[in-house]
Parts: sequence; structure tokens; C-alpha cells
Amino acid sequence: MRRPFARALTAPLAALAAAVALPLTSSPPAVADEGVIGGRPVRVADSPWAVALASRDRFGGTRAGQFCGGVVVARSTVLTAAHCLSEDVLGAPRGEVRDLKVIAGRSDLRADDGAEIDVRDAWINPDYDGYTNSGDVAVLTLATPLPGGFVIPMANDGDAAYEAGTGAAVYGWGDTTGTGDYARTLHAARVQVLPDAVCEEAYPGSSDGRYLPSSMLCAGEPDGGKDACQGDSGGPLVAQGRLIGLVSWGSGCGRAGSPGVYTRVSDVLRVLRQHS
Ligand code: 4AZ
Repeated sequence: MRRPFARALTAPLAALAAAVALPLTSSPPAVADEGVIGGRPVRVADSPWAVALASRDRFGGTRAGQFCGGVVVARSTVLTAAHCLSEDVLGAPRGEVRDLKVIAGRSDLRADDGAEIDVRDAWINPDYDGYTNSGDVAVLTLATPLPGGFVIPMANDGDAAYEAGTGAAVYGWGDTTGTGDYARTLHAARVQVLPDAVCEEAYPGSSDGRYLPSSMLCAGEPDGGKDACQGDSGGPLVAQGRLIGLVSWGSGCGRAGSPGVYTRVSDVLRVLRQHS
């Protein structure tokens, strides 16, 4: 298959993987109690690293073409989910999607604040496995860099933020009910990092995917009710001020016993080092 966007990672990406910040004093994200499921609206100024992936050509203009989330990890680098750039999601080979944009600094998709930035290059993890869903990460290079204040640090392997029981928040413009009610403004829900065993039991392997703890992260609430959902994919899961996951998959949304599964960011760093 021709892959017009795909190419080797560039030197700045290698530097990104090598120089992961591990700040120990960041404050937790400003989220409250309750799009995403069970969330509440948040100000994009408090979470500028949460960005929307959009194509008006593919998804229409009512919500600026938003179809996935992303997260700013360097001034010109946005992480998203590999499956967001699949033909399944885009409805066309990604090389034919000429108006792929990252929308930054805008909470309300019907407003025109912030910026719509062209994607100069997209690298899709060649090891993404559409059966298990492992390796669900893509790296977008922006045509124009964002200010440094948009960048969130990634949590390296061994960071305490990955420990089960840690409070985290997931951000997105996706479905807020599980019935196709897409958010107009950025929402966030508070969830907790769950033990791998919970997702290993929930997802031993089916057409939905298979939970692999080395490359995935399990998060939600034991009783359900708070979760990512369709349209949130590729967006951030943040704990202790650091990025720990990307919304990837799950069975339904917010169901007790079916937590959200995230791409583990420490494994993304390993993948970036391997491919740069
Ligand atoms: C989706 O379809 C999707 N509840 C994303 C996240 C979850 C389920 C589905 C997790 O993009």
C-alpha cells in the first residue's frame, strides 16, 4: 500500500524521546468532579495541550470537522492514535485527506479562536496491530509551531503517575452519552488508573482487542460512568501534570467492568526511540 504520509521519524523526535521531562512538582490538571462520559466542560486555557484533529472534507463543517483528539508534546509535535488515521476512520486513504488540521487553543468547535494548523507530516506506528490494538500511536508534525506553553511533558517508564489508584483526567470532544451526542466544547472526566489485572480480565482477546499491559494502560471507575468514548480517541490521559495515555479503545463507554484502554505513553517513548 502506498503511504504518502508515512516516513522515518526525524531527528527532533529522537531528541523528544531521549529528553523526556520528569517534573516532580507539577500540579494536577484543573478538572472537577464529574464530553467524554461523565465529564464536565473545561477551559482550553487550562489544558492547552488538548487539541482536536479535524478534516472538514471528511467530517463536515458543523463541528469544524473534528473526529479525534490529540496532544501537544513538543511545539511542532502532536501525538494521536494510529487508528485515527486509518481508512476505517477517515473513510478514505489518509493520503487523500488533504485538509487534515490540528485545532489548538479552541474549546468551542463552533468558535474561531485559537488556530487551525496544517499537518506537515504524519508518522503512523508501523507496529500498530489492528487486532489487539497495541501500538496505537501516530506522530503529527505541525506546519507551524505552537508556543511552548501548549506542551505537556510525557511520563517516562517508572513514573509514579502510572501506579494503579492514581487520579487522572481524560479530555476530548467526543460522545458524551454513548449514543452519538458529540460535545461542542472540550470536556474532561476524572478517572483512576486501574490495575492491569482489571483490563486483562475484561479484555482477554476478542474482536474489540486484547489488553497487553506493556503497551496499554487501563483507566476508569470501578462502577463505570466516567470514560472516554467515540471521538475522544488519540486524546490525552493526564495524571500529576504529565501525559500517561492516549485514548485508544474499550468495549462501549462508561460501562462497569469495561474500563477504557489507553496507549501507554512510556511505551510510545520506547517506540519513538526505536524508530528514530
Ligand atoms: C472509540 O470508538 C472509543 N470507552 C474510544 C474509547 C473507548 C471506546 C470507544 C473507551 O473511539
